[in-house]
Amino acid sequence: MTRRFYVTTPIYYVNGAPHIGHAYTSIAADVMARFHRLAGHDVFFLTGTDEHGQKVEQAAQAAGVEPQVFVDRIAADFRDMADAMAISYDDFIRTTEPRHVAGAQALWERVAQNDAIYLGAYEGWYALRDECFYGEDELTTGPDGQKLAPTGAPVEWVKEPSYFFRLSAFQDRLLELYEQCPEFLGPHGARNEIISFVRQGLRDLSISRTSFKWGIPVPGDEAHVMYVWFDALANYLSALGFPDTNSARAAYWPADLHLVGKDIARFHAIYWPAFLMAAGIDVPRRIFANGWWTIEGQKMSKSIGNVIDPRDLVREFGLDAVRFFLLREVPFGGDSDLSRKALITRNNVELANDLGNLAQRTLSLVAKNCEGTIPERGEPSVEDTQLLGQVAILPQLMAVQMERCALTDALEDVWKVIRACNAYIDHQAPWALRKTDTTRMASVLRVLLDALRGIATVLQPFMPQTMERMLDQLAVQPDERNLAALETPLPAGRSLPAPQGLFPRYVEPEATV
Ligand code: ME8
Repeated sequence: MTRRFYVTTPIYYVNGAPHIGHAYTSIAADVMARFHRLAGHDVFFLTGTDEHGQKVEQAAQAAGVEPQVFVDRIAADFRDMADAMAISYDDFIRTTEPRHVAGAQALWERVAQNDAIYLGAYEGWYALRDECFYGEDELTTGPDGQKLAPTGAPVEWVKEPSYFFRLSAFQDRLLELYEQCPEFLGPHGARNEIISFVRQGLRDLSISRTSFKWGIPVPGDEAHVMYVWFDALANYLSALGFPDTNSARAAYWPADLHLVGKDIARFHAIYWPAFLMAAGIDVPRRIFANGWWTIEGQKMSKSIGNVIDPRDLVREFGLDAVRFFLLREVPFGGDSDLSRKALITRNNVELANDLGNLAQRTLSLVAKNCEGTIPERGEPSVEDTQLLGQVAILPQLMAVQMERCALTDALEDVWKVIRACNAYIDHQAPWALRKTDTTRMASVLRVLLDALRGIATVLQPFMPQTMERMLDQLAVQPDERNLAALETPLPAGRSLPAPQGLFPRYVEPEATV
């Protein structure tokens, strides 16, 4: 049976415009989705927007429009950003859609039927910015004496009737889950943090509010709206048509991977499996938390004015250079800094020089010396066999890295092969063989064409647009671009289009005085 692969991004809050941080998690999820499709798996890739809650309600008020008008506008902008970044989502869910409201309410009812919800009164600290409740012991005091959440967000004392979820009853089952399924949560740092947080003891969780209206009504008690995280997490099920287990999509559950930022690992690794356990639904297979980007060494913030719209970067550097930089710069899971200098260096050294030049040199030699057609495979030398062996194992190596969410390591595996190709072309010097041994020259160029085809095939998930052009240049047909097709060599004699540069070098425009 074809393997199913269900991958999700967080659904983003619509209280502000999309920025590079949102694009990052979506690009990473997109790479996973595209890789699994290349491997022939049955993929369902979900993204969307989180549109309820007090924070969104207040942002709409500040903008002077009705919440629905406001969220429609910003959700459209998030969708535009996803499209601009070539995010190949299969569905875009919005929490204000009726299908989601129905799914979230059905989940609530399941949890309530299993006696995991009770009515009480909430009194405690709430940080609106984080949409998160905090215990007194977690708070710090700011310079002006204001109480602050561990994230630095101001907290306020909230007192209102509330439904509670019996989170405390799930502590042991959660710890057992982390213990028995070590792959449930990654990377290690996030896992350790969550385990020690849960070990310290869990309090029951307030999951409804009465002090504002912009939310999903609690079934049977319309004075309450659901806590935004109960509502939001349910999106992963409602997009599959939950509670209808006969829907075509139901078979994708449990999700294979929820990709999130480290800021929301707690909600996904504690609340979400606990809600699901309470409802008698399988928990997701894996949650992986990406690290945090700063911009030129500073936290991204509206007040500093350094919030980067990824579409601006794409206009300046091209989509694939941006996608590549984000996934290449730092081991996936770690924090990193986005600077123009680093982006330009990666582009010029690894894309323009290492890969672009290799393709350009090979293709122009073939155009000039092999009548622009794919040469026959010759008698392989030891070096040929070694290089092609390295190319042949790339799909397997990368599949392993993908399972680990080691996107940067996967790229490093490809770059090792690219560097080996560059050493090979320099050493074999086909431009010199042209004068001494044209048969060997043709075999060397054929080895390089085969290597480039393998490289371009496995890089498609990371740089879909440029790799499409590279595969066009290599005369690889659309049905020959998946991993399985690599087993079949291209027929000799196929003609190649005239070579064109793939990765321009970026030169910083002269500063104008
Ligand atoms: O938390 N670096 O939405 P959100 C890396 N609606 N990733 C970043 C980032 C940065 N500087 N800034 C944002 C929410 N992200 C909830 C999610 S899911 C059921 C509900 C990414 O709009 C990262 O993935 O605040 C982070 O977790 C997410 O955007 C937060 O998006």
